[in-house]
Amino acid sequence: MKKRIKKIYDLVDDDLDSIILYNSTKPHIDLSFYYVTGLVNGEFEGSAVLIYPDQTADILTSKLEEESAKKADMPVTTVGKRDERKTWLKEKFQGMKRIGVNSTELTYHAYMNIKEATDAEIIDISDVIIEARNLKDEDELKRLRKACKIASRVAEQMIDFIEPGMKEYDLAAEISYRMRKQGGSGDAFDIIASSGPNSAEPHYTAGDRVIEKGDFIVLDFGSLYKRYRSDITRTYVVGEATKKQKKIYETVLKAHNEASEMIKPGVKGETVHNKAAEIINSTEFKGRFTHGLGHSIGLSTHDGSGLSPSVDVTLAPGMVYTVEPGIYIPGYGGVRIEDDIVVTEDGCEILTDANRDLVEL
Ligand SMILES: [Mn+2]
Repeated sequence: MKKRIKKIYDLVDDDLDSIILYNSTKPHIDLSFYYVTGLVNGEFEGSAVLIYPDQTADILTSKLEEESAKKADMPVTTVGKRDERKTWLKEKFQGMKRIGVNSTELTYHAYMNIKEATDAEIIDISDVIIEARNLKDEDELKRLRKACKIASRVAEQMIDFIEPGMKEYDLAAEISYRMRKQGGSGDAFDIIASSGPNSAEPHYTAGDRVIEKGDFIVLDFGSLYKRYRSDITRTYVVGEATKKQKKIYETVLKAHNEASEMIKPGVKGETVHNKAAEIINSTEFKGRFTHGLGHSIGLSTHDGSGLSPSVDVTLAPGMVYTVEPGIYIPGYGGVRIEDDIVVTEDGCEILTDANRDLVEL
């Protein structure tokens, strides 16, 4: 993964001797460890990778992960005891003056281990890591495409599965099972299967509410594939949709379509968000779109960047964002339509291709 190491160093302003990406115990794993090693299998708790300006690297791991680590085509050192880890760090850091760390994913414990092993200046380069990871390369896009394909097919299959009388968790279980059956390695995040009034809660998960005729059903889920994640949301109506339900759905779909059409290199992320917000706020549902339009996605579901007034980013080829406008009416219900979109040289391409017209189940 020399190319990715080069990409990181090209973005660093400081003159660094090395950068360390250091995992603690799950869930405190720095996914950037996988960005630079490309490793698909293994847990790598307590492991670290040191990367150098000449694009070489060293991996430190345990005996348990040795075989998995070797697939990275980088030198691997395995240690058993804690002391051996400290010795390795001390040796590697010898003579170094400036060492970069990814502060947003580094536990205080791991930071102290680094401090004990060196007198070098520790420099936070977390902004650079986000920037590098935000521009996906071909191999990353291949994995994302597959993760999106898995989720899209399941979104379509769920149309024939959902019936009144089922519970929300029946839907969540089915989604998870079907993604696995298509080659996904797990859920990208906790599946949201909300029904009726629960659909007004954007980050609801799934409970034991029984699905009834007239409900909105919001399914928000994604698949993991070779460590990369997709994120799709589709909303359905059980039975015939009322006028109000149709109006909400059509407003969200219009916001989704017109915002997506704006995505191309050179456009500010904020501008895309504002387009969707304007459309929703010009209707009777003003103020009911309560979150940012989207987030960057890749090794993690929220990869660090976003389409929102709070993030300053100019779109460039290789960036992948979700576009997910929604309208939420407390006590009544909500609609969200979400796709994953890659910025191309002259526009964009929607990676999650499931039907997004209103479906009455
Ligand atoms: Mn999302």
